[in-house]
Amino acid sequence: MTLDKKNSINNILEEKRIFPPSKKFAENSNISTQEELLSLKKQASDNPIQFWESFAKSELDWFEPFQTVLDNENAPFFKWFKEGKLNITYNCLDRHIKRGLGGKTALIWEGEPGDSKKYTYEELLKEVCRAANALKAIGVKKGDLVCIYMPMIPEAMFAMLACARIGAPHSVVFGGFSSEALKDRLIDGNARYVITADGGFRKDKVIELKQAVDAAIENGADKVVEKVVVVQRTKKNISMVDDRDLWWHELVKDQKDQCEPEIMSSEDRLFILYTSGSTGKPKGVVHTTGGYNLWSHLTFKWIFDLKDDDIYWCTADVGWITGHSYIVYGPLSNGATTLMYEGVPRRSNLGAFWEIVQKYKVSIFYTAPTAIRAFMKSGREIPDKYNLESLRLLGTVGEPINPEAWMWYKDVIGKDKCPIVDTWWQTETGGVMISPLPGVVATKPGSATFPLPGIEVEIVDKDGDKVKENEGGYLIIKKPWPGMMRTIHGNSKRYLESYWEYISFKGEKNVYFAGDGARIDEDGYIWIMGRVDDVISVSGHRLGTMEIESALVSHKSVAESAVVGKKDDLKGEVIVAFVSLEKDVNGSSELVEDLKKHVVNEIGIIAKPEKIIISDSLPKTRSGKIMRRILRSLAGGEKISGDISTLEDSSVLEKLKELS
Ligand code: 6R9
Repeated sequence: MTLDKKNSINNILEEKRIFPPSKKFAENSNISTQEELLSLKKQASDNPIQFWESFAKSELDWFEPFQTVLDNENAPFFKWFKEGKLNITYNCLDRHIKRGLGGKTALIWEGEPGDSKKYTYEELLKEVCRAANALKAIGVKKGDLVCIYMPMIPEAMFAMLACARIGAPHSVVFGGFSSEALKDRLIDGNARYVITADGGFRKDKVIELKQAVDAAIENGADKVVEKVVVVQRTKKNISMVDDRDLWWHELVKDQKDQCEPEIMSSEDRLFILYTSGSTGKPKGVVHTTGGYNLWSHLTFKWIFDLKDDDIYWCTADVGWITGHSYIVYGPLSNGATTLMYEGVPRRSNLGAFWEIVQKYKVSIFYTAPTAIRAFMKSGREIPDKYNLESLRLLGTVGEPINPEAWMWYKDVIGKDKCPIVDTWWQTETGGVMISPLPGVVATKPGSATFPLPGIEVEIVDKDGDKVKENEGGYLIIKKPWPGMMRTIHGNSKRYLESYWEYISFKGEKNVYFAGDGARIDEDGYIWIMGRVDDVISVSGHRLGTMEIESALVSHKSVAESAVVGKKDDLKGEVIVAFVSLEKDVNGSSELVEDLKKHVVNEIGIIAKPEKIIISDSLPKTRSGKIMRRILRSLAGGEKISGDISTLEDSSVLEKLKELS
């Protein structure tokens, strides 16, 4: 890992503008004064146990109380609220109905072709119970892992909550992943059940999910998968396998709409979600019930300043952690109205997002910098055609936001009256860790500002020493928090190595290393500088260079490959692959296209390389390590700086310069 992104990123960090929340917003916000915020932070640092205990008690309903707030005996395998018993769906549904909110809209859903649906809390609970009973009927038991591979339709939410209702952890796999990627995740998680759909609509096309499930099973997942439940969405013809495949609508139609929530221990698994790391195959990040429920709930409440009549929309896909925490669990646990959209803005309708904001009077809008940059590129004329007056708060997540995009978001979408919450967090953290509280914190374009109460962050060098003001370093988290990941499914060694053993801070071991670089400015604001490991962020989607390299070398013509990220104005980063071929294979443009297609088949469309450079050999050190630093400079069209004396054969460099 290197911090060589530092220089390029430091250049854009000359940002000095600062925007306090408007008086009107501050006056009406839930946390509205510095004193309140400071008092929360003080309580958290003076007595963290009491701090978490009081929120866990006041914000969540427990079937049985916990005695231990934090068990750190086997750190960093921390346990939170361990004796407590609860069910997250009770906190997301039943309790709101009990306090008279059964008639409030829980979910607004908008399909890509223009169809739409609404569900009240009462209706949502019934849908979830029917689905939960259906899962029980096909044999799903507490503890069984259920894979959800679905488009953004209400049944995706029903399926997640139905699993949680009966204590079956879910593993949602993003619908853009290929059958190969799905197969790996099914096998790694030992998923006996899959819930999918006959397809989904995206960008005026149909994505063929069921076919991908069939292929994953044929190619190896048959050793784990027993049943496949299929939601009818597109009504396209698909093949159903006898005794294995079942239609969702047939299964749920005769089920009772009541299902008692399973009594779960706080530390029982709620879900696994796969994410990319710097080495090897994706990691199944494990989250458990109590701590995750509290953290997704509390962060949602603090950051989005929720009011009873808010219409909240997060544009992520439920296949990512943002969809888990901020479309499903966080909003529902707070009794909010959450909007879900099946599509993405498409060429035939660039105004799709703004049409939805106007139609439903969305008041809180949460999206990714890559989307904002795309809107910016297509011009303000498009959003200007719509009435966006209902918006009062804007959020961003997924990657660093450049100040121009931040300003555009604020002016063109927020009409200069909406605070922007730039929220930094990860699949592993369960919920947001660094973000302004919108009624209190003055924002700077491009900075995620400060850690939330209870979160202690430091920027350190490789030896764990605190770096100076404005100097780049590794972002670490010094204390455990309830929403943290518990382990990597089936690989606790990797959990320790990737997150806890990389940096030792003042000799302390249990310090969490996030994989990101950051700096803290003279006012204490945190500026995230991006990944410092071999993870590329394409449109905010995490992809490990090793994953893409493995996909490339699995092609019969490829001998060796090295993949790097290249800065891109729209997507943040794009993938550039350097490839050397097997003996007697000639590089051609057809082969390049074939290799791109191969990566898409192996991983999914999000991993498609922007450019593939075929070369006789790759630059290596004398000990045989590929020098990625050099490849990154070549891909970015930058001058190669730094030491190249360890290069085994410097003529490789000259040849590559011609090709790049
Ligand atoms: C929630 C999510 C995590 C990585 C993370 C970082 C980047 C997320 C960011 C941000 C700068 C922000 N990231 N939010 N970088 N500013 N506000 O995206 O989870 O998919 O696991 O990605 O995304 O690099 O380490 P995940």
